[in-house]
Amino acid sequence: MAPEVAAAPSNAPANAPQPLLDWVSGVAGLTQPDQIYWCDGSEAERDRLQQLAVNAGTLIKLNPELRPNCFLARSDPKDVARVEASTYICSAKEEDAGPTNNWADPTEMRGKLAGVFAGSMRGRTMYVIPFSMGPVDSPLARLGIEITDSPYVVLNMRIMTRMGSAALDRIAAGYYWVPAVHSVGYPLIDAEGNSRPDVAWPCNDTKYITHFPETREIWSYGSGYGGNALLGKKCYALRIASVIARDEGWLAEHMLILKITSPKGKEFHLSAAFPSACGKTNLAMLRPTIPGWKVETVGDDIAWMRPGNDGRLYAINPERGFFGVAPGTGENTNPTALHALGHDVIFTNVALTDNGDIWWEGMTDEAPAHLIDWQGNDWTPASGTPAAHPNGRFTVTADQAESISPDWEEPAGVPIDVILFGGRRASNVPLISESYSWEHGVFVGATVSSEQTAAAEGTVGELRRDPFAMLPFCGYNMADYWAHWLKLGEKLGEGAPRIFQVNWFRKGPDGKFLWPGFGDNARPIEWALHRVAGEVGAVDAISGRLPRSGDLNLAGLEISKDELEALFALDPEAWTVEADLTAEYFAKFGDKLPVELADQLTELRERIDRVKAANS
Ligand code: O2Y
Ligand code: MN
Repeated sequence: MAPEVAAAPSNAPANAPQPLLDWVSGVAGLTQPDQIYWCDGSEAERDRLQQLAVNAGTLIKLNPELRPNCFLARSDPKDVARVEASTYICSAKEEDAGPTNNWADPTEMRGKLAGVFAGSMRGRTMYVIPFSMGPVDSPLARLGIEITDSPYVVLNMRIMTRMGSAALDRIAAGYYWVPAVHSVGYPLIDAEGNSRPDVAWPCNDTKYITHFPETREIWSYGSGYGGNALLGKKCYALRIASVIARDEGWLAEHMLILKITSPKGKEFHLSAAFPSACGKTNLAMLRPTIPGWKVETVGDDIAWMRPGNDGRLYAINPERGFFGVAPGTGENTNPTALHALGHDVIFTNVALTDNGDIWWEGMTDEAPAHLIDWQGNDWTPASGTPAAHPNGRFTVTADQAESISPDWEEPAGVPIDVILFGGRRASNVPLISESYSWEHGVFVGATVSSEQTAAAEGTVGELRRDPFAMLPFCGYNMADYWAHWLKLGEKLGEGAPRIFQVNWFRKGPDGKFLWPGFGDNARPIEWALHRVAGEVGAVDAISGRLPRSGDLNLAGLEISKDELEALFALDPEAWTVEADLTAEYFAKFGDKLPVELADQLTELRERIDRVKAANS
């Protein structure tokens, strides 16, 4: 007979509804924590948890004179990033997860989870985190409860979401919420009652990041890091929300959101999807090099977009903070992000300086003479290893960025005029190109790809498809997701945003980037906005509509005529190969491929053939 486990003491708020209380006790019965703590989101609670994490060795307090209320966490070296291989979509039918997701049978997975979660919180406190994705009063916001045994997760969730009593009040008022359970998988007491000491970063070699789309549940085991553990972010706001959005007629997207004001004071909003390592955070905090334009940040990673009553598409940023990559963030690349990090930041896996500050590669041109690296070892520039982990992070509230838009928390969202799709392509894809139609835009989004840059990612130079930058984040069959986009476009009709493709990474024959990037990315965006305003024409081409000669603002930029030509060159032979690869890729989706996308491929081939005929 199993030993009887006494109910863990709990500070459950008086207004917590019975179904929520029942669910929490069920999870506690399974995981057997010492106590249950319901988070209220207050500063006093944050201060207590910070101190607790410092005492446990999970957080190191940084020099308060240099970085007030800032902390450094060093993770286990085996727990440094999202783990795609251990991320599962557990839909009832395998075909509903589709060929781009890891599918697991939900009954089998529930069995495995019951095994690993049993007693996983013994000796620990179980935290109950009510949270809202989106401003609490927004009709586009959605609620959740994350249960976790990690104070580090609580502190990060407090920055990344609207966490605490206000969210619980909505749940108490009867609003729908998503249950999300997280355990680091490092109980301090075993089934026989033997204790072991805690470690600074508890985790488990076995990891499961699981999503149940039909019941809209998240269960995450074994990792304390980022997207694996802060369940409001990728697990909820993308994988589960994409399913909810499909069912309710909206979009949950891996997109940044910008507000852009022209020199004449006209306001535009843009959302943009980029695969990782394409400078998304830098674009979210763009400082335009062209005079008179103002760019403000609404969101840096995720957009929830819904058709409004006026037929336009309205977007909110469901997050409250940035979980940004630290290495590479410097005065030259992203001064706005750097300046946002002066206080109230949690840094993870970056280096510690001798005076209690932080450092990472790219923060300054010259590295300090001595550091403690992300693994806690002495480091000098001669060490030959990175001082910060390449996926080292900062967690900071969005309103600490000087670029934050005054309407970033607008409950109704902001109306989107332009959608950008970007990838990292050394060849073929021009600097900017406008889609011929919504269907063409969906085709462009569906075929986004980046060339592999590291052997670890596959064969260098090979294309890695990342449709809509949602490859790791779409909670259902990707082909059904494309069909959903097509349907939404039909609904939006004339009110739909215009879709553009950009590529900052094209290289010349010498292997060097042709485009300077960063603040100069405002130039092609300016052209897109002139297109939306009906102020400039365009040239029809293979990939879409291109700027006419002279329409792209190059004032003050040193770029030769040859370089400019190379940025927009479209070789019909190379595009035939591109179309053949797309056909191969689409074949993976079988009958589910929307006919509109097959038609778009035919139209692409026709455009290629027309150019070939004209050249012959
Ligand atoms: O490695 C992680 O856990 C973080 S991944 C991440 C974090 C912030 C924004 N985007 C991403 C991503 O992988 O797209
Ligand atoms: Mn992301």
